[in-house]
Parts: sequence; structure tokens; C-alpha cells
Amino acid sequence: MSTRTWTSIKEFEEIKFEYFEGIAKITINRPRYRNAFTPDTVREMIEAMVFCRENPDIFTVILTGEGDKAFCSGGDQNIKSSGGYIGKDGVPRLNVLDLQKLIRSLPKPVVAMVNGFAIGGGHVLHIVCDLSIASDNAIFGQTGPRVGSFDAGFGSSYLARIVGQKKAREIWFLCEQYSAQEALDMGLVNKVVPLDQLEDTTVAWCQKMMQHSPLALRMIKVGLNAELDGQAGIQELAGNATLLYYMTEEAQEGKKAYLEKRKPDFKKFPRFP
Ligand code: S0N
Repeated sequence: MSTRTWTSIKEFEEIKFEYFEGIAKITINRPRYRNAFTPDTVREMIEAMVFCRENPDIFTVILTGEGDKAFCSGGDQNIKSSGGYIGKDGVPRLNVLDLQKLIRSLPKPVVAMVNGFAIGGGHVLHIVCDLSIASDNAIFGQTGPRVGSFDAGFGSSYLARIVGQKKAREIWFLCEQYSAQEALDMGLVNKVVPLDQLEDTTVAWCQKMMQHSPLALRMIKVGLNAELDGQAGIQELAGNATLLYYMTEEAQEGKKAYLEKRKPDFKKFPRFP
């Protein structure tokens, strides 16, 4: 049973955003609708994720849903229109795709703490997280072809990388629901624990990762992404390589020489085999 006290980072309307010892927790807070998201929920999650990326005191991020019934049941069907999901500004949009990209490119581990139904777009949210830890009452599945939608992006291609092509097609074509144990058996989640141990286990995994080199974790994440993400993945990998290069004396020499109006002396730097 969880005993820690989370501190609110910022008050939002549709999510909770909290902090505990290097870990940020983003909780979709619409239990009345099984934590279905609106464009405003997603906008708030994007703001929280950007904060996590920028803040040096946050090392890992947990994404979860409020209560003990649902992680997230996908897009709120009450506000779905022909142009997307309509939020408070009256504009239809599908901004959850921006959130998916942000989770994948966040240079820190993001762990889905799946505490119940992970369905539709909610299922895709756990898919794009780096790790998924599920409670034994968790249920997984896609509903798109049954309710008039589909996610042919990460929700299909990355799912197929995780569970294989046949299983991904089964999940999407049949729209069945899968138990936590079935999800574990197909490699869709990393671990299944009793609901009352879910947060303790998730926090313990975060604490374990926080003992390790943040740059090493970051490079592993970006490398695993790059293998799948084509030019966008290479861009992300290259950006991280540039960050590492900036940290070298060799790169510093280039900048110093420019500022000192002299020729750079790169001869002194080693050429590793
Ligand atoms: C989650 C389910 C299985 C839970 O069943 P359970 O426990 O029996 O509860 P219910 O009685 O069904 O639900 C309790 C109350 O919550 C409401 N509710 C649940 N889910 C939603 C939802 N998604 N939207 C709005 N309301 C929801 C119920 O209506 C109920 O309310 P009351 O008490 O008033 O009756 C079960 O609830 C379920 O199957 N839910 C629907 C799951 C679903 O089909 N989700 C949508 C799937 N599609 C997406 O998520 C699209 C994702 C997306 O954004 C996208 C992304 C990429 C590309 C395209 C798209 C796209 O939109 O097309």
C-alpha cells in the first residue's frame, strides 16, 4: 500500500500533476468517464510533460489514471465530432498525437502505471510509454473499428513492434479485451502486480532507474526510438549526439577559438580507433 506523500506541482482541471523525490506523476483525473481524455485533458498533459522535460529535478515520469477502475478509456466519445475532439474552445482537434510524440521523445523514462482499463487511445498512451506496470485488474484493448476510429500511427506500428504483426492485427481487427496476465504473456507490459502494490512497485522501478546514469538511459531511449522512427528518429539521436559533443573539450575549443579570434587547435584531441 502506498505511503508516500505527493506534492502538487501545479493545479489543473482535468489532470493531477504531482512530485515525489525526483519522480513526477501525471494522473488523468476524469474517473467519472473512466479517465477518457478531452483536448483539454491532453493540453494539460502536454503542459505537464513539457515541464517534466525542462525541470532538472524530475528524473522519471509516471502516467496513470485516477481511481481503481481505469488508466484511460481513450478519447471522450461525448465530444467527438467529424473534425476531431471538441474542447472548451470549440475547435475540433486530435492533439493526443502531439502527446504521444512528446512521451516518446521525452529524454527521461516515462512509466505507464496501468490501474484498470487501458482502452482505445488510452491503450495507445501506455504503448508509447517506455515501461508499463499493470495492476492485476488491468484490461487492455483497442476499440477503434467498433466505435468509428483508428490509430494507424504509433498505436498500430509500434504496437506491432511490441507484440508482433499477427497479434497487433488481432488486437485491432477483433477489438477484444485482454487481461493483465495476457498482456504480460504477449510482452505488452513489463510487470503485473496486485492493485495495492502498483504504486509501490512503480516507484521502486523509478528509484532503480534513478540510480543509473541519466545520459545512458537517455541515449538508450533515443537509440531504440531511432531504429523505428526514420528521419525523425535520426534527428532525435543526432540532437543527443550534439549534446554529448558540446560537453567535450574539442567542441569547446571551436567556440573558444572563434571568440578569441584565432585559429582552432584541434590537433591536440585524440582520434580514437
Ligand atoms: C472502458 C470501458 C471498457 C469500461 O467499461 P465499464 O467499467 O463497464 O464502465 P462504463 O459503464 O462503460 O463507463 C462508465 C462511464 O464512463 C463513460 N465512458 C467510458 N469511456 C468513455 C469514453 N471513452 N468517452 C466517454 N465516456 C466514456 C461511460 O459512458 C459511462 O458513463 P455513464 O455512467 O454516463 O453511462 C467502457 O467504458 C468503454 O468501452 N469505453 C469506451 C472505450 C472507447 O471506445 N474509447 C474510444 C476509442 N477511441 C479512441 O480513444 C480514439 C483515440 C484517438 O484520440 C485517436 C488517436 C489517433 C488517431 C485517431 C484517433 C481518433 O479519435 O479517431
